[in-house]
Amino acid sequence: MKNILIIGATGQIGSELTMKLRSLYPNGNVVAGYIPGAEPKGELKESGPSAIVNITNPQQIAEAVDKYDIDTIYNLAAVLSAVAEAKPQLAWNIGVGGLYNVLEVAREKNCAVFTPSSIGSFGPGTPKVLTPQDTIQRPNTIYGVTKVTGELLSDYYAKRFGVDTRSVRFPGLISYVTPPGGGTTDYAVDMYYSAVKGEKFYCPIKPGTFMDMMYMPDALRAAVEIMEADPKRLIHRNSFNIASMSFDPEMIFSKIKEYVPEFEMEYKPDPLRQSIADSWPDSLDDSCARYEWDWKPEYDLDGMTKDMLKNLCVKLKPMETYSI
Ligand code: AKB
Repeated sequence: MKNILIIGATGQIGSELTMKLRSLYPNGNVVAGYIPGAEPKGELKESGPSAIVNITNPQQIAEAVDKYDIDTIYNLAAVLSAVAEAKPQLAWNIGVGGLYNVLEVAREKNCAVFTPSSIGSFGPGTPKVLTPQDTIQRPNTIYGVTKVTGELLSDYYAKRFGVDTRSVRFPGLISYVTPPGGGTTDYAVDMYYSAVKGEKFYCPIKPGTFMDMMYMPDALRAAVEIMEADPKRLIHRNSFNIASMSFDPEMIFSKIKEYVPEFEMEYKPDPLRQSIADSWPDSLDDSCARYEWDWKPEYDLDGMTKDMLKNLCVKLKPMETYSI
């Protein structure tokens, strides 16, 4: 039986992963770690235990692990790519200093650790199309630097100390539940919100800029499945390429227009986000994940768009009726 601590449980991934894990394991065994000011609310708060766990405070991590007899830590604390460029020191302290704290507690107390990496761990020198699992990783963003460091540090702790570290390189994640903040791929989420609110969308990313994206249910399943994978089959650990769809702003706009014909978009490129996007791959090759732990996505652009629009309509305009 797993006793799980989620660090960053009220963030974009954490808020949904906590509920997913509580649907798979007894609720009392899944502890939502949060920082003051980002307390769990509603179902997240009511459905299981929570604890203040600031990733920069190793003692707080150790106390939560002891108190709840934790054997698995999901480390979801992160500063996303665009915000990280504005606050590089913070990005390093959380992404690398925080991970180091988690790994040290895991080493001492024998916990498995999941820490997401990202398509941001690649850089301009990486092969852009169907980026291989093992390839050049020379990112030119602080976000990417923290992600590559995190991958290396996690592999080091696995090899040197036997800590069961595993991870995936997440594409841009799309969800209607908790909005992301400060990422480069967030434009895709924002586009759905604008379409449902009946607003014109000003796209910060230029047409022709392709990036891998994934619908949150697939991402959550990946996070659970990699931690449950048979270790004997794992050739890689930190981190696996995973993929489900790659699109540019034109493709997602056209798809949304199929369901919301009156939706309008204008390009207003943001130089920072555009330069980050230009340094990332167009698409990843996820064959190692498919081979080593049977990874398989369920959603494509059409399936995701229908589900996003339907759920955002319910969330943002609960009194109206819809045909999607
Ligand atoms: C970001 O855009 O920063 C993230 C990511 C791809 O890691 N969504």
